[in-house]
Amino acid sequence: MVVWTDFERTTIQDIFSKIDYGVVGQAALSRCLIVYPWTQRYFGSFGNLYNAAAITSNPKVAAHGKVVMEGLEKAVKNLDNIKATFAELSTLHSEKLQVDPDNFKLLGDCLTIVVAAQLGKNFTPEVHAAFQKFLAVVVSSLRRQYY
Ligand code: HEG
Repeated sequence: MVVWTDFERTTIQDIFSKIDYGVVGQAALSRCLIVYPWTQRYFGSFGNLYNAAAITSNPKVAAHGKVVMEGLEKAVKNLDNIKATFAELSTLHSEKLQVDPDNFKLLGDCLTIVVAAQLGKNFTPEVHAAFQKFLAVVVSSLRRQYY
């Protein structure tokens, strides 16, 4: 059971209330596909991912980035129960999609960079720490059904 301070709860909710899921999700997923190109292998049905320009203008990448953010929103709304909230999603990534779970952390790091750029000076070390903790719980919950 994860213990959240009031500051952490407020900060995480605040970040998600300020960002545009369409913009941030697209940017984070694109960045992940460009910086860690092996992650492209799971998106064979997304069409042209040939180079950075193709990835950043690919509508399926944009749409899926938003889906990921909507998934994360469920965790934000269930901070005290992220493991159960993500049980089904973890099984899907493990058994059906067969995504290497190391990639969850990579996408999380890309998301951090994008959120930091959006928040600018408001992304203080304390805010970063709260966001990092949130992502660590998300990643561990998504890994939960792998064995
Ligand atoms: Mg995943 C589908 C969330 C990381 C590859 N991902 C999905 C879906 C959600 C989601 C909500 C839709 C599930 C459904 O249709 O029921 N993904 C999600 C989160 C994170 C994550 C919250 C981590 C922050 N996903 C992730 C990573 C990869 C990946 C790192 C691969 C490198 N996801 C993936 C694929 C699909 C989903 C291939 C199916 C996409 C499709 O066919 O449309």
